[in-house]
Amino acid sequence: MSFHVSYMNVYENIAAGKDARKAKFAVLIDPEKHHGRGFAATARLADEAGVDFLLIGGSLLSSDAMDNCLSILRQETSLPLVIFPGSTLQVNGKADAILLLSLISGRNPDLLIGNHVIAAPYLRESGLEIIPTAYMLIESGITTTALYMSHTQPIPRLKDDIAACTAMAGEMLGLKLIYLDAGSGAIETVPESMIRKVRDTIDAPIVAGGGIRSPEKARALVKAGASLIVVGNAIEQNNNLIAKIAEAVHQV
Ligand code: 1GP
Repeated sequence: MSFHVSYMNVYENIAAGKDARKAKFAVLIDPEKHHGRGFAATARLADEAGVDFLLIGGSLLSSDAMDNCLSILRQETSLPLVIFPGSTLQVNGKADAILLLSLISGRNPDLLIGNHVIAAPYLRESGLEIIPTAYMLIESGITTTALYMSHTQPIPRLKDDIAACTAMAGEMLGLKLIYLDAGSGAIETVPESMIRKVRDTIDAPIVAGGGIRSPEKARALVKAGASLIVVGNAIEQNNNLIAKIAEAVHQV
């Protein structure tokens, strides 16, 4: 059984990691993309590899699929379960925490505040730890599902200054995590220079995800300033990467 923190909540754990310069690694599970109970095997491997959290979510995930997945994961692992919601339907009290995403790279009012208003009473009732998160989609070489579904434009990948000012505004609004996401299955990850620029501009911990396929890339993004690395697709295709990326992230 791997070590994970039981006395700190998820956000405090990430923030403490940032202060100690020890980055965290989260495996993203989209239950719709696994055959049968394939995600249960992924969760067991994540546990063994010392992964810090599981993120659960997807752009097209139903509330039943989320509920079923969380029930199974509860039996398979003691890792903290964090919802990475693709819609308000994915709020579920069986998890430990939820990233309350505000898509501040875009100008879609539903994803900035509208859905939050609808979800607020359910979130309060759920008992979940709520982590207000500045969510920023970064241009990545393809139209990712997140981009298409959100009806927004990504931040151009060569515009580090736009990313820095957007992150600054998010932090000033009180958002606690800055999630730079190239989108699931991205051809190119968030540029290292952009992560460095954001790191030099704000204090909030930075999450980096989208298109990370190797331990080397994960390590480079941590060195650039990411405090939490998220990998989904590459692990769905090759479970052996879990231990390798966990080692790379934790050794930086
Ligand atoms: C997407 O950051 C996540 O929102 C993970 O992306 O599936 O490409 O690893 P991948």
